[in-house]
Parts: sequence; C-alpha cells; structure tokens
Amino acid sequence: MNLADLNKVALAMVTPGKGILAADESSGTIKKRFDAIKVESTEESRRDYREMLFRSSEAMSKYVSGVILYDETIWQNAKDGTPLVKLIEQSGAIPGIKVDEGTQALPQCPGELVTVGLDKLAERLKKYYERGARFAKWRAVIDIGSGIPTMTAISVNAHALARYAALCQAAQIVPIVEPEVLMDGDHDIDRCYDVTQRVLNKTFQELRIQRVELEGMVLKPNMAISGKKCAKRASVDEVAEKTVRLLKACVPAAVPGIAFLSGGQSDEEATAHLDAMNRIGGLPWKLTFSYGRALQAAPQKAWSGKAENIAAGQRAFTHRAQMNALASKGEWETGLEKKVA
Ligand code: 5MM
Repeated sequence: MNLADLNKVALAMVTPGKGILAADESSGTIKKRFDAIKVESTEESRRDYREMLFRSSEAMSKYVSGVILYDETIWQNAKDGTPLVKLIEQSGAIPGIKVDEGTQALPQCPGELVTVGLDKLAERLKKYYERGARFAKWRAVIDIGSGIPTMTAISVNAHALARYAALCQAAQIVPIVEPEVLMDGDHDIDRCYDVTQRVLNKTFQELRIQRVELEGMVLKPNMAISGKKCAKRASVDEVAEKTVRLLKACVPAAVPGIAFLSGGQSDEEATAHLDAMNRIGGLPWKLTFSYGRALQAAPQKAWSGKAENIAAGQRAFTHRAQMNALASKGEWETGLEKKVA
C-alpha cells in the first residue's frame, strides 16, 4: 500500500468547493426512482440517465470531485462507445465504485440488517482498479426503533466496514466508510446523536483493530438529525451544532474528510445543513457532500426519460451541485436557490 497516494486521492475527494455524486443506486433502488418519474428501468435507460449526468460538463468539472458508480455502470459505455468511466475521468472527477452487495437479515436480531459482500472482494477490487476506480464505498445500515439498534448489529456492521476498508487500502483504493443511521422513525435529534455516537465509536475501534490507515479513507456519515416522523424537528442551526459536536467527539483528526449522505432530507435542507456546519469553521477535517437523492431528485424530474429534456436535466443537476459546492465552503445562501436558470 502507498499511503501517500491514498491520502492524495482522499484529499482530492473532499476538495473544498467540490463533493461526491452518489450515483450507485442498485437496480432495485434506481427502479424505484424511475417509477416515480414514470420511466421504465432498463439497461439502456439507466445508461442514458447516468450519461446525462456525467456529460454535465460544468457540474462535473467545477463541483464534483468523484462519482460513486454501481457495478453495472462501471462496465457500461456511453451511446458513442466511450466508457462512462472515461467521461468521468475526462471531466477531472475521480471514478469510484460501490462494492457492498446489499443487506441481509441479521440472525437473532429481528428487524436488523448486516451488509454483505466481503467474499471475493479482493479479486473484485483488482478488476475495479484496472477499470479506473480509485475509491470505493460500503454502506452499513443501522435503524433506530424500539429496542434497536442492538450492540450486535452495531458490532457486526462495524467489523465488516473495517474488513472492507482494509481490503480496499491493500488494493490501493480509498475506502469510503459509510455507517448510515437511518432517519426513518419518530425519534428526536438527541436519540439520533446517541445512536450515531455508539456507531461511530465502534466503527473507529474496528478500523484501528484492523489497521486501517485513517489518512487514506473518507467517512460518509449521517448528520445528527430528527427522525422524519418526529413531532418536533430540530432547526438547521441545531443540526449543524450537534453534528459538529458529535463528529469532533468521535472522528480522529487524521481522517482527511467527511462527506455526508443526505438520507432522505429535502434537497435544500441537505444543502443548508452542510453550509451551516462549514460556517462554524475551525474543523480538523474537510466537510462536504456525497449525496444521492439530494443531488439527483431535481435532474431526474427535469429529465423524465425524454431525450429532449437532457439539457433541462443537466441544468437541474448543475444547480444542485453548485449549491452544495457553495455549502462545502460555507458560502451558500437561501436566496441563491431562486436563481435557477
Ligand atoms: C444512491 O444511493 C446509494 C445506493 O443505495 P442502494 O444500494 O440501497 O441502492 C446509497 O448507498 C447512497 O450512496 C447513500 O446512502 C447516500 O445516498 P443519499 O440518497 O442518502 O444521499
């Protein structure tokens, strides 16, 4: 492993003014997104949609540091035969790959999940590196509910995240470590804070045990945020203040950067929260975005599967990418949202 090179890639992924496009929806998830805009999900429609994003030259060259791809996409070519990975590289962004293989029910822990995909991961990473991937992603899912999460779920998921991260670094690939505490449910922000603290502490303990080099990774956490059905939702300032406090308590300064997931927040909420955190300043790591839904909901709607809407889809994507890029520097203002082209 060359740690200096891993660190260089990790720092590039969290360059201030840029962030990560999470376009790694598995076939089931992208079908749900396409159902919502009444587009049939086929290999071709998924390719056309993602090609539209990756050919958004302003967004990709100015605001996007890297793209997380799904296995199908990394092997796909654009309509003109250019590999989609090449389009990403030509824009100056770094190609990345989701390598987990989804979740399975966790035995003895009703309602809880464990992320799988470690078998043959070393061989898969080698192929992804040859294709151009310089970072990877693995997502653990922790749900909050009555009696959950159990320490069992937190522990097995943290162990798997660390196993994945160590294998990535051995393959000269920067791991994005994503332990996601879901915002489904009616819990308040303090419950989310407590659970996320347990999850992050356990994750960093496992990363240390398994000798993962913190300088060569990026953390992708949820924010400390109220559950979607919580009767009293925390304000933007409270989310920012509590998330920063939580991360300072749990994330070592050796980690180059933190790229948040959006987790079901509205587009504008996800931007406002990131912006408010960066306005606090004085942080030991870079804070940016690695959004899926909060970057893609608008372009999906604008595109709606029609070739004549490609320019509109690209405008919508560029706008959201620019808003989040500003937020990654603490320079976003709500008034800018109204100036959409
Ligand atoms: C884009 O969604 C990703 C893939 O999800 P599935 O494996 O369930 O299809 C997801 O891992 C994503 O990268 C993160 O959860 C962040 O996405 P959001 O939409 O929460 O910003």
